[in-house]
Amino acid sequence: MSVRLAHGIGEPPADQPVAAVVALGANLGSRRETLAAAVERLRHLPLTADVRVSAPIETVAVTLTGEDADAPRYLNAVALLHTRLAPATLLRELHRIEADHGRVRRERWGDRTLDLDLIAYGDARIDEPHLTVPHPRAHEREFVLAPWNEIDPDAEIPGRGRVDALLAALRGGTL
Ligand code: A4P
Ligand code: MG
Repeated sequence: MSVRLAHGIGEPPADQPVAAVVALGANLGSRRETLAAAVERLRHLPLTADVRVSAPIETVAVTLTGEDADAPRYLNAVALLHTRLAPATLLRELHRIEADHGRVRRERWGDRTLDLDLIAYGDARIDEPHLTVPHPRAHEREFVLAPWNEIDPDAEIPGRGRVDALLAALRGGTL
């Protein structure tokens, strides 16, 4: 039997708030304004509190063929939030925010007004058709690891290790 909750969300909420990590990226339009508006939306999500956000960083676009210095550059940031929303519900909310900012899905890793990825959800490991957590490429992306490390220097990616160590390895050194 499916349960419908008073706030209109399909999956039952978690009993306790879970620390979730959301990566934000934009390389089309008014990137700074878009990221700021998206953060406001995150702050207003139901069952969600304590939203902390990194400074935005400008990054070269990574495409299916590697870094593309000719593509519009991204602004990337990472938000840490404490939420009782179930992971699939949170992802649906992220997709809704993307859509409200004119996100069109044309090609994988293509240019976009706003991308919101669920990077981690506590220490959960999820492998479902529409949701993989931790995000399968987060551990190899400086544009995720650097802003995440800024707001949570003790962060770990379940199954991958500490964010600071992954970042150092990516930058060609060790801690
Ligand atoms: N999906 C599965 N797991 C997740 C998750 N943990 N979070 C599914 C978000 N979505 C998840 O996503 C495709 C499908 O992934 C969705 O239907 C969702 O159910 P999408 O947002 O439509 O497409 P996408 O973002 O192009 O695909 P993908 O594979 O998520 O791309 P990535 O790996 O996130 O890369 N370069 C720079 N500099 N900065 C960037 O932010 N981002 C990307 C996107 C490429 N290059 C970039 C950046
Ligand atoms: Mg995405």
